[in-house]
Amino acid sequence: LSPAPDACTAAVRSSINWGTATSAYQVEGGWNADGKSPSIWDTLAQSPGKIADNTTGDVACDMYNRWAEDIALMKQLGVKNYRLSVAWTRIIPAGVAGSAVNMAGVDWYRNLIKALLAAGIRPAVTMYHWDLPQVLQDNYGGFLSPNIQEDFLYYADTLFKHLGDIVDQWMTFNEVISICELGYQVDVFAPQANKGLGAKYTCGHNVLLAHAKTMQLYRTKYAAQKGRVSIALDGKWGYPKDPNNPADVAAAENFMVFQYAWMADPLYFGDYPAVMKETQGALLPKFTAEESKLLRATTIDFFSVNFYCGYYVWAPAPGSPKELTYDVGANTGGQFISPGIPSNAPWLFKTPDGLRLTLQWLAKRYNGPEFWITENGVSGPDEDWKPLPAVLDDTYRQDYYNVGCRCIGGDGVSGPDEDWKPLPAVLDDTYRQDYYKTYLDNLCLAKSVDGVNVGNYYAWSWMDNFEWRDGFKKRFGIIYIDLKNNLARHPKGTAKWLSQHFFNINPVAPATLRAASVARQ
Ligand code: GBH
Repeated sequence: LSPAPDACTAAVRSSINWGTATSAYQVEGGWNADGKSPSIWDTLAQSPGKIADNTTGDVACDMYNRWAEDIALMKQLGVKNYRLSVAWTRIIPAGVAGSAVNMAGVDWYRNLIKALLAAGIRPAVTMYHWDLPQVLQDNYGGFLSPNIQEDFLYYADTLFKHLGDIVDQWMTFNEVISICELGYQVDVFAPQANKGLGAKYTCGHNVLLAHAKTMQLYRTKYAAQKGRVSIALDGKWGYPKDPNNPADVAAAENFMVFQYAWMADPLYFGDYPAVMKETQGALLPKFTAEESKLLRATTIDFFSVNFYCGYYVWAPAPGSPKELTYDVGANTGGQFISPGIPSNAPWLFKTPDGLRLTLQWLAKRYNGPEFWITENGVSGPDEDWKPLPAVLDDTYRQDYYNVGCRCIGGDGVSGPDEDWKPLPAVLDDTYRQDYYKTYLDNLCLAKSVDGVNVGNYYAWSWMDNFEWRDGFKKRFGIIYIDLKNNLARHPKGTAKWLSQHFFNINPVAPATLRAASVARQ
């Protein structure tokens, strides 16, 4: 095994809680088990032609049935922190506030979480990782209606009530850009609403208010649980295309504001960024004085960041088509162009310093809160097997030549999905190890040199899983799932490397969380 990154000295490593992450729809399966209702992702994935390999999350990794095996493997690798999400559709099948709580669903999560604690693993739970009850989409358009606030609050209340004694780290929502831009502005993710930029902002507004009401509920009714609550935000780092051109530097700044500050300015300061209000006009909803006050009074307990990569950003030429701007003033070329080398996912490049630069940017704007990296990872090459005709359809390479070089210093590209290797070779995922090594080096530099307060870090993902529109064609796991052999689990080299240098550094989580919260006082 290669050594730990240089900046990740023993002292730095032991100051961070290391873990790994999944989400409910991507791993659980059991899509209609024990009273669960369908979510918008069940609907999308079950519609023919919507998912790249025509798979669904109906079974996924079958964690619904194989959770004990998964926890045993986590324990074996020394994992002490695990981020998971709860499926709303298991807990409140009818979705709406006041409707019945499905105790079979509650019990499934209680058993899982108790088994995690018994194995010395501390959970961090996301309430919403994209699997909206279909009935709420049908009833009122999901996140485009303010009704979602009350229904989400009832769901959150139910989780605090039934799981709050054994969970003390919560995230309300995962990735508001993914939920609102990809799900409601355009038609990439469920529910594929495709209703334009105003829909993204309306959705984000409802997410922020549902989140703030949840924070308020936790700090009043559930204050005795003494846990911490946040919301997971995502964004790409913007590299100015020409760092010596002030217009490109300003565009890159706008790029960050329109991603992170869209959500985090309201969370910290009670209102949207000035540049967004000025440029987006009536498309951007307004907070009432009461709402603004609520937001300021319920500041998140830690800043949760999902980070994968960065792109080049530059000032758009005057009169550029709107789709070539990131909402306003920041051109990313309408495609992903990056200084980093490509992965096998067209949106993901290896830009390790983007993590450090993102943390510096956020720490400055929000005055140095505690940061958690709640996702970071990569889908490696050489792990997918496709039958020959599909392999010959190398659209990835065609696209590469079409747009020109996507990375500095290269003039060709090795495509994804082309190599088939026997299992032992697949598990030797040096590409992924190298990704983690360079990103973690930057994380440790952010902590030790820049003084950024990094609390927790979760590698995405614990195991290969249902990668949304890509189905099982993209593998982000540190555990390999053998799709051709009964979903057998096999640790990749990265899992062993993280185990040795990171997971095993941390102390075992207390078997009851009461002990943890008392220790914090
Ligand atoms: C995370 O999102 C998710 O939280 C996680 O569930 C997922 O498994 C992980 O990424 C890996 O993808 O289809 O080309 O228009 C990261 C943000 C937003 C990145 C959607 C990929 C698709 C771009 N993701 N984006 S594209």
